Amino acid sequence: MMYRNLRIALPLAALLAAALTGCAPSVEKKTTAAPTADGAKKKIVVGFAQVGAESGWRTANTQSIRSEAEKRGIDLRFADAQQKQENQIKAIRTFIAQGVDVIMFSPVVEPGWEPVLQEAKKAGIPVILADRAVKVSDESLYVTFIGSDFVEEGRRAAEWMAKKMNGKAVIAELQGTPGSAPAIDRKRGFEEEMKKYPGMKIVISQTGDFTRAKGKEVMEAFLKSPEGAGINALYAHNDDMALGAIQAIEAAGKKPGTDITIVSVDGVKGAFEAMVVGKLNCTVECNPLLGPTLFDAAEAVAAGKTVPKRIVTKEGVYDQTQAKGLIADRKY
Ligand code: GYE
Repeated sequence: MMYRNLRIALPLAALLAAALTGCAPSVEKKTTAAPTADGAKKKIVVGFAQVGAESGWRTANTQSIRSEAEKRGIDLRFADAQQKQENQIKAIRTFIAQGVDVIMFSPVVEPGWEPVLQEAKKAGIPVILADRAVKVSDESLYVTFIGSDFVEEGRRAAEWMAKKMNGKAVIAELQGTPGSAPAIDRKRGFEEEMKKYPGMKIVISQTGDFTRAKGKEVMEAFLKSPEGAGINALYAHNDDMALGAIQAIEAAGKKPGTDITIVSVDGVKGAFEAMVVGKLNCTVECNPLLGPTLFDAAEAVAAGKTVPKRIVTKEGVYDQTQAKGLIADRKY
């Protein structure tokens, strides 16, 4: 198994193809995608346990996975776990029982996967982590982790805010799902970068579970809290929560994007729309279009090849000055 980091830019598929190597896989498989007697390639079966449909990002991610599977003629078994780990574990057990060729999943939280991943390993089914990481003591329980560097996203958000606000900000933070890799890492990266600026402080912080409805609800509570009057910046771990918070800020009679500088993560179209009208200040991109890269890896693994242990998506940072020019070309 190779352990190396690889930064990939779009088009992801082409670059990943170049990165895949032809060595033996670390996990034995139950079935292979070897050509059949008549020379036709065997249709691989992939089980995917998705987090849910909590955000615009997730919708685009699901769409990318479904359309890419269809394009390649992959038999995709798709399960929506409605943001519950127990549902994801159930789905993975079903995939194991069905003897799929590859299991992919986007773990809702980091801990708690060891037993089910051991079961997959025993069954000889390779596992690919899509978008979010797991916390396991044995890294051989998954073949590769394909997704963004969330710590870096947090750093970029803080860096942009520091520049915009000259290193002085009274910040409210809307965190993602507790225990999830993006919530943990985006907080860590932001706080790490913020240390360079003693004038920047997070005065209030709570989860909004990556949804618009919770983002709005929690921001309402923030504004009514004793810290509320002093808040002049908001860091939201995703765009959906920021968009919900914008509604709460307006309802409280303040101007989002002006009275409160808002930075969020994802770069979905709704964020660009909000930037164009001046209500959101900056979005740090997190690319959900992972379908091509994921299935390049799945096909390679099913064909007995080794893939890099970590594949990182390359992403940008966008603010109001760029929003108008870029919005028409946003793919999600
Ligand atoms: O940022 C958020 C979604 O795991 C990167 O999950 C993903 C995050 C994304 O709900 O919008």
